[in-house]
Amino acid sequence: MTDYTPTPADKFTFGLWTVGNVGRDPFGEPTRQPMSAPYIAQKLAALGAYGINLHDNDLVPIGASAAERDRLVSDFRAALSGHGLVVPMATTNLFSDPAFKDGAFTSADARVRAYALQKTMLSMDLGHELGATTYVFWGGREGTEVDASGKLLDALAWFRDSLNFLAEYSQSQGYGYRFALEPKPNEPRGDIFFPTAGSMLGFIPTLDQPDLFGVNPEFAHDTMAGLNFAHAVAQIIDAGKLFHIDLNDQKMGRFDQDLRFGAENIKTAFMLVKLLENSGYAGPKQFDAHALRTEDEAGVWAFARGCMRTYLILKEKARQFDEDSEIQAALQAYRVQDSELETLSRGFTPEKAQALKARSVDRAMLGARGPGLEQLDQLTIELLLGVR
Ligand code: GLT
Ligand code: MN
Ligand code: MN
Repeated sequence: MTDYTPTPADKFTFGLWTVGNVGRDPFGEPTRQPMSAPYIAQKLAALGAYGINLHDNDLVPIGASAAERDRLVSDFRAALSGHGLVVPMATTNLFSDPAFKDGAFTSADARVRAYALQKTMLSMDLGHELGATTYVFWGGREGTEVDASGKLLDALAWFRDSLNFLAEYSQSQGYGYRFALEPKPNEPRGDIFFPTAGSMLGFIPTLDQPDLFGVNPEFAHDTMAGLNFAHAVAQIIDAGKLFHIDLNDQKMGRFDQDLRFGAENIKTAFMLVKLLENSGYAGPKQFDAHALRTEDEAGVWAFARGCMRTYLILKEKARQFDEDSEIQAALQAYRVQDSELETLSRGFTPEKAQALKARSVDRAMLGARGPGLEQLDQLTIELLLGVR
């Protein structure tokens, strides 16, 4: 690889809402004009993207007539096929409309919960029509500011009932969706239910059909909470639940920034790319981020190009890391192997337990050993800074 230009084989995707973000924030009006979905498809294809994901209302405004819906969908489909793009993932906007101000599937109002189901089924129909096979649930409004509302346990049960219902709907329609649950700790709610990847991994086995459900982790969401995103993704991979991924960046402890991938935490971004590439993750890599509010349209495409380019540069760095003899020697020295002790320590038998209990251990020697992590980390930094 020489010029870090993406191709569809890299499987980079963007949400319609990402490059389509018009720069509104809680304090200011939009700074950019909206762009049509077919135009976005044309531009992303020219940059080498693989596909586009969407919420129902990114394409079809809420309350649109059936005729308007059909026109928008057919124009978008024509653009997708004309530019060789796919729609791997679809999702529902269950957060913008005031009806969802106190939750969708976890609203205390049964009428809102029923509307959320109705809206999601219609959105699943739309996603299927566009070819999506992954369906994301990000519960932006599923949370509370007032825990005196007393619904902490009910909310979990309502959410579970809804997901069970929708999984059966997908099957009854023959859609074959796999569902990816996206955690976030807060914003727009004071506290969002299921704040971390671990919350989702704990919840999934309580569903009727757990095999259909996985996780859609987002870099910024763990980072907001001061967590290490690469660690979260490793645990999701270990559980066999990495169904989709949202890449972006974020300063810890700030508002939800959705920065360009690699803009801020370059070392964690590197470790993440290395983890994804070495794990054999073959799904799409979605950039769920947006250009800074300061930018015009040219800045939007610079943002999109930058996300993909940085991923590919880090992928190349990961390859260099694996081939760097000094780094590999440091790694080898770090891992102390002892086949006799490893055999004793794995696969319990009463004899092994007895033998281990009888071993004398040189604690002082273990405590005195320097594992060489300073040197390993410096080599990594020098690789990332381009001097290796
Ligand atoms: C919204 C949110 C994202 C979610 C999207 C899917 S919408 O932009 O900030 O993290 O992934 O609903
Ligand atoms: Mn996201
Ligand atoms: Mn986000």
